[in-house]
Amino acid sequence: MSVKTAKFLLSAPDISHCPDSDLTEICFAGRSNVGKSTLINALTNQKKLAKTSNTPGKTRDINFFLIDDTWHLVDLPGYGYAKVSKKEQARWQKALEEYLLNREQIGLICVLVDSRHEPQDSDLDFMYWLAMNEIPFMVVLTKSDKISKNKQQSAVALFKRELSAMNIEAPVHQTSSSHRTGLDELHAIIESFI
Ligand SMILES: Nc1nc2c(ncn2[C@@H]2O[C@H](COP(=O)(O)OP(=O)(O)O)[C@@H](O)[C@H]2O)c(=O)[nH]1
Ligand SMILES: [Mg+2]
Repeated sequence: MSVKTAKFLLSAPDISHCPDSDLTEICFAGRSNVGKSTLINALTNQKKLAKTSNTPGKTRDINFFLIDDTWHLVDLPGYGYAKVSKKEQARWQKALEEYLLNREQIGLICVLVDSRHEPQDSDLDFMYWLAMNEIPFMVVLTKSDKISKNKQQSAVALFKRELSAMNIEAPVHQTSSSHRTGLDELHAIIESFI
C-alpha cells in the first residue's frame, strides 16, 4: 500500500517549534544531494512536496509533513557542504541534536546514503551516534538505478558489514526514486515503526 495523502505542516527552527502532536515522526536525514527531497516526493507520490534544489545545505529548518493523517514525515536538513557560517552551523547542529535526543515522538530515522559511494565517515559517525543514543534508524541507499544489480547487492552488504563491525543492527534498504524501486518496501518498513 502506498501513501494516499501528504501535506506540508510547518517548518521548525528548533524543538520548541515542533508540532504539538503525539503522531509518530519518521525522519529523513542525509548528506546534501543524496536525493532526500526526491525520495520524499516519490514516496508520497507528490511532485513538489519537498523542494529539490541545486543549492545544497540551504534549508536549516526541520520540516514536518502530515502523511495519511496518521504519521509525520520529518525532513531534516542535509549535512555536509553547508554554505553557511561556522556559527550558524553550530547553532543548527545544536538544534538538531536537541530534537533527536529529546523528541519522544521519533519512531525512526531514515539515514539516506548514495549507493554509488563507499560509506563515508560522516554517515557512519552519525549512525554510531544514533545507535549510542538508542535512536532507531535504518539505512536507505538512494539512486540505485545508477549502478548494476551486482553493485547494488554489494553496497547493501558493505553497509551491513560496517554496521555489524560497530555492533549495530539496522535495516539496510535499496531504493531508486527515478525508477520507483524499493518504495513500497520502504513504506512497509516505515509502517512497522508507527
Ligand atoms: N538517477 C537518479 N537521480 C536521482 C535520484 N534521486 C535524486 N536524484 C538526483 O540527485 C540530485 C539531488 O537530489 P535532491 O533530491 O535535490 O537531493 P537532496 O539535496 O538530498 O534533497 C538531483 O539532481 C536529483 O534529480 C534517483 O533515484 N536516481
Ligand atoms: Mg533537498
